[in-house]
Amino acid sequence: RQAAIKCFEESKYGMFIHYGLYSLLGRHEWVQIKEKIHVAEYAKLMDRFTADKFDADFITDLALEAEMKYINITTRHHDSFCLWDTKYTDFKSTNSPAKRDLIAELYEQCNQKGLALHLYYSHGRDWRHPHAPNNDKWGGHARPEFEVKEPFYKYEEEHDLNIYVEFLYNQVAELIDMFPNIASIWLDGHGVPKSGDHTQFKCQELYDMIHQKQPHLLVSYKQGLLGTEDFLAPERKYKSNGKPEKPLEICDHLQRKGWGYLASEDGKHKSKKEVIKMLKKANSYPANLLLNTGPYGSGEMHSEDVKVLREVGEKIRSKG
Ligand code: FUL
Repeated sequence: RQAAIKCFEESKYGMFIHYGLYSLLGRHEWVQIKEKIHVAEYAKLMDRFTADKFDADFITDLALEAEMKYINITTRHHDSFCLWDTKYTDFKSTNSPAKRDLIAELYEQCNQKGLALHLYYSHGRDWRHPHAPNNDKWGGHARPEFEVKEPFYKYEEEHDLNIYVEFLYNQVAELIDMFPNIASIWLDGHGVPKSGDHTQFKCQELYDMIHQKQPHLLVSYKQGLLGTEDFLAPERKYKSNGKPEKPLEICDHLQRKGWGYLASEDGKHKSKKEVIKMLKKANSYPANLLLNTGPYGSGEMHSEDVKVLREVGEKIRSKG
């Protein structure tokens, strides 16, 4: 794993992609919570998910033109919609009109072109699974707050976190079996309490399983949860208090806010100058910069981001 860590540290700059059902609405990847959309209502978006302009060949070419060395994509964000052909739920892109496994497509292109692929997976937060962390124990943002109880969710005695933990364990194992040559499993979600008892989430068992399946595979849990992660990926925190204790990656976005496509941000995305500044700041920390772009609902890459990423790539090349 040491070689994989070194390779990760040397890669400096990667592309983050937030794409899912929320992209169709263009109102933030948290739209389900922000607008209190019930599970069944939200699921209707799946009938409109065609991903007709999601083009893994284009995306990987763009990453290369931008001088990025890797890509990280949301295999499953907090809304629980999966972009691969998982056998553990029907709520997936292969069941939508798209009928495509987008992760498989990106995996193939990344492998062909020598880009590393990292897989984002929402671990602590799930706004669909009946037994995922509920608000009573895990805080206000674990689930959307509804006036009328969400019929999809289990409450109180009926609620069994073990069922959810088993589900996510199976899904992560499945991702590794299907895509053995990925670079990391990148876990996210604050449903797991930072302080207190995480034993019920069996996180260390999950990390061990990942490492057992593929010894080269790195594990990250955002800002860190157990301290046994291979690298940390703090959100938009460029300041250091001395030498970082672990390999670092800072994630930030090309929109001024939000990770999934936000139509209200059109025309306001960050400029070439700003991106170069972010990259310099991160790299001198030292940390990688994982720079996010939110494709439109169709899967097409945002035109402002395409332009800026190419310009930055050109600038990097001109400096040698
Ligand atoms: C956070 C998420 O809640 C955001 O939606 C986004 O995915 C960001 C990278 O991580 O925890």
